[in-house]
Amino acid sequence: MAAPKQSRIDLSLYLVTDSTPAILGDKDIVHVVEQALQGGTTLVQYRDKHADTGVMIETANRLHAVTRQYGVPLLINDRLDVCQAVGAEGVHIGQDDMSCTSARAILGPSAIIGVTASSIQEAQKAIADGADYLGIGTTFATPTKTDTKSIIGTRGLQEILAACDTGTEKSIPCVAIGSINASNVQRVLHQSADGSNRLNGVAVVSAIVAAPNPKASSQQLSDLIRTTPETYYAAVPPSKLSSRTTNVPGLLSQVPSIIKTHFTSSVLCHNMTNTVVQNFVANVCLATGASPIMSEIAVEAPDLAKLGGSLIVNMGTATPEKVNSFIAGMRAYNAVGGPVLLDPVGGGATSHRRETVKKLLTAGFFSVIKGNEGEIGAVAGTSDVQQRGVDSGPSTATASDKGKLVQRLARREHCVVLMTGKTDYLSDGSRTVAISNGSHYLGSITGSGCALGAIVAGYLAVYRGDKFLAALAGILHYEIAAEMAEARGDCKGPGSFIPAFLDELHRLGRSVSEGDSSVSVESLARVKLLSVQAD
Ligand code: 3NM
Repeated sequence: MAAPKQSRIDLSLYLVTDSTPAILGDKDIVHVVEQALQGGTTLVQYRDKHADTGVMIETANRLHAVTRQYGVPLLINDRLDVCQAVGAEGVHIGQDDMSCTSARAILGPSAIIGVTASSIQEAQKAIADGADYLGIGTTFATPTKTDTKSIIGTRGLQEILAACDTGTEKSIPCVAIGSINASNVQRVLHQSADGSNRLNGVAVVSAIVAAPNPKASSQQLSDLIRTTPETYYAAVPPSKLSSRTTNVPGLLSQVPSIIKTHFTSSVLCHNMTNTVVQNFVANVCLATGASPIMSEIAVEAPDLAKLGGSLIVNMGTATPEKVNSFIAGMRAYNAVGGPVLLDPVGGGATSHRRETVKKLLTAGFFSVIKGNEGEIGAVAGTSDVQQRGVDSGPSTATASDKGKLVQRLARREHCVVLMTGKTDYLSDGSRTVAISNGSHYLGSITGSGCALGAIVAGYLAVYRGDKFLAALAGILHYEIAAEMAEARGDCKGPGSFIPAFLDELHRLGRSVSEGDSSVSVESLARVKLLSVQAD
């Protein structure tokens, strides 16, 4: 007797075949599938939109002989007749194919039936109709299938997974499809998660079928799917989660040693920033111990990413050409696990900037998103207030609203969110604090927010054990120095504040590094814990 259906479906690495020469080349599809199975593929779908029925049945028979050897089910795309002719384990049906209920009536209860869903409605209907799993997409635009309905990104996956409540018993397993490969599979698994609602795996075509060595590609994908993806993406690596600090005194006690590490690091701070603030930001980086480079040259990003620093993507003057550089830079840093900070300058000001934010969030992973209230609202999609230029404008939100906004956005994007203002709000989705250090002069000079982003990014590069704590240390270094500059007798206004601020950034870094007991960051910090939520 066959094993129960659910235990026969392991969706972790799902191979969908394609026999078009552009993808398959001159390889034999059956050989490709055998190699993929050797590399760890767990489910196979035979998909051929062009072959005649006779050829399909012959190929499906050969495929089935191989998949059976490996104990892996073979599903047939769309064609129930082919499935029945070869005795395959089931079918996968798209929204334009036969309905799930009709397919079930024909194939019976033991057949595996998967359904493609691009929206919450399609997903919920497929579950109600008795589908065994969902193929959700199109995740990213793909040359393999150009007649796809909508590109939903990881955010769209997340919304569908949440609506299907995949963590509950009544739901069914889900895979994502559409341009998924070794470079983005861990990100897709991580960014699409919504609490316990998670993908059960990914479906790929070209990442295996078009690969020169399908076995090696399958093996690589399988390893990436099975190894914990959180080490780079999570705010706190899983191994350190149990010792994560959740109280303010505990957090602050660690700040001086992080400031010392940063001040003595010369860590590379790679700025793709706007033309208005470059000089100031570079000087702030130097004063705090980082080594700035201001480069938007896409082709050099992979080399720079290997130097152990971090990247700042600052949308201040985001020309279309620069947006391409941002994406190239983000991908280069994501590839080596380097921190990337997004500063969505003026993110709510124009439709171009709102679109750019969406494009960037789809293209890669940001360790930190930092912005003023208008910008964070625009990224979260919660604010329809028209931003006037790059400044935030007066706030009507309460402290509690602001805390909840950053907490929700951090949870949604699986990153750290910093919302700046008179009081700053920082969250990693679990811990949320309000920080009320700083000087009013920071609001009277250009580039103060951009420079803070650069500093936070540098801190993330030198302290990788906890992104939230690293960001907190960077913010405190920056804002306490601003207070010290304002208090100086030679600071008479915004103009003289700037040199005093640079001096104090450097002096504070040096004092803390040398263990000068007259400067206590812990006692100068004004940090309030707003909430701690379970993961
Ligand atoms: N279905 P690749 S996208 C077969 O969105 C298929 O439903 C899709 O190919 C959908 O892994 C797709 O090469 C092709 O991008 C996926």
